[in-house]
This record gives sequence, structure tokens and C-alpha cells, in this order.
Amino acid sequence: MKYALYYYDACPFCQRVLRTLPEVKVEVEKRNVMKDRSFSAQQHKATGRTTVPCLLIDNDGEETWMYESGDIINYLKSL
Ligand SMILES: N[C@@H](CCC(=O)N[C@@H](CS)C(=O)NCC(=O)O)C(=O)O
Repeated sequence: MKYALYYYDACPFCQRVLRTLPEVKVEVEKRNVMKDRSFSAQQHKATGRTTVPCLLIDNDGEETWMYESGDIINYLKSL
């Protein structure tokens, strides 16, 4: 399983998720959608939205995109 967080620095909801990353047991790749617009395009193509934070869960090519900072935090902490 691979995890990637779509985020940008000025987003307070993203900051909530970013702050919890050191506490979780899995590695989460950080994808800054402002610094690399291709991340945003990829997210929009897959979900029709560009809201952040968004967690991409990649299970051997099967992708699940999770929205809502609270849900993302609870999910990551449950792993
Ligand atoms: N309820 C959401 C709020 C997320 C949110 O409002 N994100 C803002 C940035 S701070 C955003 O991406 N707005 C643009 C959009 O929704 O397309 C959460 O807790 O994750």
C-alpha cells in the first residue's frame, strides 16, 4: 500500500493532517499541488475535484481518494 497526501502550505486543514504525519505508522508522500500543478491535474482527472487535503491510497494500482481532514487523520491513525 502506498499513500500520498495532496496539500498546500496555506491550507489550515492540510496543516492539521501534516501535523499528525509524524505520529502515524505509515510513510505518506507529500504532494504539494501549488508547487507541482501536475499533482492537481492528476487529482482533478481522478476525482473531478481539487479540494485539499486529499489522501491517495494506492493498493497495487487500485486507487482510493479520501477527502476531509478529519477522516484522513482518523484513517491514518488507525493503520
Ligand atoms: N472540510 C474540508 C475542508 C477542505 C477545504 O476547504 N480545503 C480548501 C483549502 S483550505 C480547498 O481546497 N478549497 C478549494 C476547493 O474546495 O476546491 C476538510 O476538513 O478537509
